[in-house]
Amino acid sequence: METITKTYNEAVATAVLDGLKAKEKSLPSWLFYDKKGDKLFQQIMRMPEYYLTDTEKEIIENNRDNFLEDFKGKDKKFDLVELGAGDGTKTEILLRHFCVQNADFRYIPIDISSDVLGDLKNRLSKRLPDLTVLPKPKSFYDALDDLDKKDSKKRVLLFMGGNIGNFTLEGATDFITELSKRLRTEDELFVGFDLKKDPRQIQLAYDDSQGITRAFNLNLLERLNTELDADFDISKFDHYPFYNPETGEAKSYLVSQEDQEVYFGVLDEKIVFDQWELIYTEISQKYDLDMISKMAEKAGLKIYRKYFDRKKYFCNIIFKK
Ligand code: AVI
Repeated sequence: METITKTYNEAVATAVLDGLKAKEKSLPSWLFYDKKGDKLFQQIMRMPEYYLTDTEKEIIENNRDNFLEDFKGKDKKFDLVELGAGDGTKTEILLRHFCVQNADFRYIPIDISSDVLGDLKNRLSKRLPDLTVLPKPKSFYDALDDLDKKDSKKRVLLFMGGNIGNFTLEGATDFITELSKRLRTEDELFVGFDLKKDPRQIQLAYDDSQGITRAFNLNLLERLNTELDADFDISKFDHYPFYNPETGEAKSYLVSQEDQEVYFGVLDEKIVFDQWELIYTEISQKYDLDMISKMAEKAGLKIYRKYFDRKKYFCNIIFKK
């Protein structure tokens, strides 16, 4: 009899088995972003509870001129290097303004996905035809190491959207340190940090009334059903976000509603879940200025400028060597 072997992504399988076989179960948050997950995340960014989008947008809209002055090199030129193409809405506000002001700059978006970069380039070529866009479909570090060493033009690295929060504090410090090693004297690093605030406000951002974040988290299991032929019964897991106002850690979990077993067809592996057992799926670290200063110091960087929204919910910081 002919056997049909389903092809699957090794990296996904390894990450999933490592995470689910560990004593404290976890799944990596990069698994959120399949086609459905991308759509759900777009919806999250538009929800009223998810204040991060509007607060960073407010900062950018109110400070477009300041940013242009901050970013320009001594010769007035600069390269804007974005880490992660994201959905681009906030970056587009900056790009449009810089184009209108006739700034002498190029936009270099870095993303591991060439599809995402292709879409971005097409969109920008229609909306901002005069802008020079040089996409780099590579990992962040590889792309940065690949930038022309002889080009002395000032570089501004952008890491927006509060994405830094998806690292643990230690992971974020390591990441910023790696970026710092790649910055030259004139270069800058521009990062968006979501700040500590009323815990209820944060809890709501990750536990919205429409259940979009719940669907986003549970979609991880649907993805494993599709890609690894798993038999998760989604109705037997729930979304459980928890914010610790002291540490600033907003962590999301999936909680098993009963004792159960899940079989992964393509891997011929079985995973057992106890009732109320957790799967840790994401951290969204919130910061205060003290934490940011300490991180900068460890990474060998100085805080050059701080920009806040009116409510001081979010902060965009420019670091320099
Ligand atoms: C992408 N990142 C900044 C989002 C966050 O707030 O941590 C991802 C997200 N997860 C649930 N809601 C939004």
